[in-house]
Amino acid sequence: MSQSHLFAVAAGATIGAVAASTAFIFQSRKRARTEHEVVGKSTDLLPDTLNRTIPEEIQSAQVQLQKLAREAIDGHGEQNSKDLEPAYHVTLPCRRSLSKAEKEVYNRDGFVICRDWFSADEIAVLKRTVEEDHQIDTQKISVADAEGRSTKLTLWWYLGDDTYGQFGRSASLVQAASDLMGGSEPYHSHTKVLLKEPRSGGAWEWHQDFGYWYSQGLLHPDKIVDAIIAIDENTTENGCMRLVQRSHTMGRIEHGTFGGQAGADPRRVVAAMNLPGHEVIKLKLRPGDVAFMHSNTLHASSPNLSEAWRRNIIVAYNSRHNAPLEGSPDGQPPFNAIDVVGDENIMKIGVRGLIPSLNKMLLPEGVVLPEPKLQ
Ligand SMILES: O=C(O)CCC(=O)C(=O)O
Repeated sequence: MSQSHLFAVAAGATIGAVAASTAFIFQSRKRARTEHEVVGKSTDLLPDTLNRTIPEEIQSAQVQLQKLAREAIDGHGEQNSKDLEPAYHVTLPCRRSLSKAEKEVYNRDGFVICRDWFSADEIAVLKRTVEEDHQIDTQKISVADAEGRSTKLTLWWYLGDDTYGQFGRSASLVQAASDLMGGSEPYHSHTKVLLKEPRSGGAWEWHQDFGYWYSQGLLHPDKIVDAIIAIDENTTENGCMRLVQRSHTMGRIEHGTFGGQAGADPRRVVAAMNLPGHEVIKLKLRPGDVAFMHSNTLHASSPNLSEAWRRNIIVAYNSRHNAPLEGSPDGQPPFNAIDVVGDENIMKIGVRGLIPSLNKMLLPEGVVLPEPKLQ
């Protein structure tokens, strides 16, 4: 795939990004619909990924495999005794950690809801930031659902010193992500703000986030975790997310395109929903709740038909040893260690918006980076 590539968003997913030496260059084939609205689609992320992988890399991997096979036959191959990595621990105090029961629920159901993870004051700061940060508005992408409604989001790859970064870098959240990845060191895959507008915010089709992340070169679905942080109350009426319990145990389902989004093969989604114990659960969240979700958990959401906003931020943590394979299609940043901050930092920093040149956001073509207004 060429260095510049599209990107579109689809459920849970990302968008493209390409590393060019030290910087990421983003280009896209998006069309500007209005001054502030960019339309995305996700077909280029899906299927056919093997064919789009650079052929030399496939050939080189085949040569390596042949060499390993010869060594195994000759009996002088290295013993493949790789120790497990030592469990990661943040060095700062955590004011909240996952209980044994919460970890068990995550492993059993593919998600767990942790009530009141963040305080009302912290969420008030986050909400004000989302409302006042003009980057969220000018850089948002609009993705069509299967019925033509649009749902909006703003996404970036690098954690900064802004308010969102204080959430993503907070000791408790980083440690929890590590615990759910079996003790790996988490790094930031991306953060996105999901903006479901009153009366018009569109649906998200049924999908697994790993449906995309696999295509972006990730190997291990257990080593990437979403932390869904509720800004507004998430209700049936305003289009809360719905999750298929235990669906993370099925493995990755093939995805196709529905509207401007990618969705999992509907026949398999229906079959999954009919399995015993695979209930469809409404993710009803209150502001400050965090839901952790496995990357293979099937999820969707309905349109927002209410008078109320439904805004969440989702921080996706990948693990150090799950960085994208070399030469993969764009969309996942390489490992970069998280500069963990104390949980109290959110209130210390207060309202502070994004700086696109640091966060590496998806920029509409021709957009000049404006200076941040908030500080
Ligand atoms: O916010 C939602 O309703 C769904 C978002 C989603 O599915 C995703 O970001 O993967």
